[in-house]
Amino acid sequence: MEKIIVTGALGQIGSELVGKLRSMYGEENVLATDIRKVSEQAGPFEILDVTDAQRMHDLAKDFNADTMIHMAALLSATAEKNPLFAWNLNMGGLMNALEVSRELNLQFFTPSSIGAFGPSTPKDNTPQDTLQRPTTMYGVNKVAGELLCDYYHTRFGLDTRGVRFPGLISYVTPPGGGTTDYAVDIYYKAITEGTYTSYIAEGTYMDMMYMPDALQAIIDLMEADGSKLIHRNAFNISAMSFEPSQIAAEIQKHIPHFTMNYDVDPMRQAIANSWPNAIDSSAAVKEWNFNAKFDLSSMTIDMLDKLMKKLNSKAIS
Ligand code: AKB
Repeated sequence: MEKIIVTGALGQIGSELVGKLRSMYGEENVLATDIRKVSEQAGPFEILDVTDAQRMHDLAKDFNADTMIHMAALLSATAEKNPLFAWNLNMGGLMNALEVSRELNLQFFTPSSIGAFGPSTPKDNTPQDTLQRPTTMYGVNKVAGELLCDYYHTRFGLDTRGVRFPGLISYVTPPGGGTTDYAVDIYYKAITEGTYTSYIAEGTYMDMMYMPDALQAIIDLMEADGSKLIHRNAFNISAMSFEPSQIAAEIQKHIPHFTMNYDVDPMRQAIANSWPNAIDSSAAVKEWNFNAKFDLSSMTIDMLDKLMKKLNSKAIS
């Protein structure tokens, strides 16, 4: 990776990934793009609607990009509210990004998700290669995306790579429209209100990961020796699996007065029920040394510390 174009650069992952890439590869070598602009944007930035193939091509070409990191997409809960829009954005954007990468011979990364699994997938220790019959539009998009990335690799020799991200937790940019968002919201509410109402029911396990591990995973996979990659696209990766009362108990170790109750949202609960409890990341470990540093305990300490500073709150007891 020397000249990198990132789509969806202002999204949950993109806004942190761009900073990390710039610190490693040089500010002028990472072109951030998004459909909107924020006023304080630093470094190279261009407005890009990923459904506009010509503009995507022109931007990548003019930038002399050798790598495309395609992040622009709707998450699971938002996609379920507007499935047709999700199809057009998630699949249209991905097809354009793959085509531009084929035309310009760019190394390519796009994320899949634990949402690519469905109710008939084995729920525990979910294998890398297994049944994938998701019941959400997001999941349908992710499975189709995994297959398209494999196709562009075998058919055109494109260097496509990807991971199945679990829920990602970060203190920098809030997530927008995912099923796993509760695991971020809970930290904000614990600090600002001392209480949280979970829209996910007690006992619902989902895979999760702290953002620094997710960013490192993208870079490690992109820098890995391609000849050692058997799966290439959509490696299972997870750092932890927990259910709402476990994250609440972890927060209570630092904020003893914190309380949690439940008001389950049927739509997001149904999505969560269709996903695995805990996936098996061993193919990623074996093929490119995937390694997550944060578990629930160390993530909670770091999240609360960083959020306290960000929200200008008193130090935790
Ligand atoms: C979501 O909840 O939609 C995402 C994901 C797991 O892909 N965080």
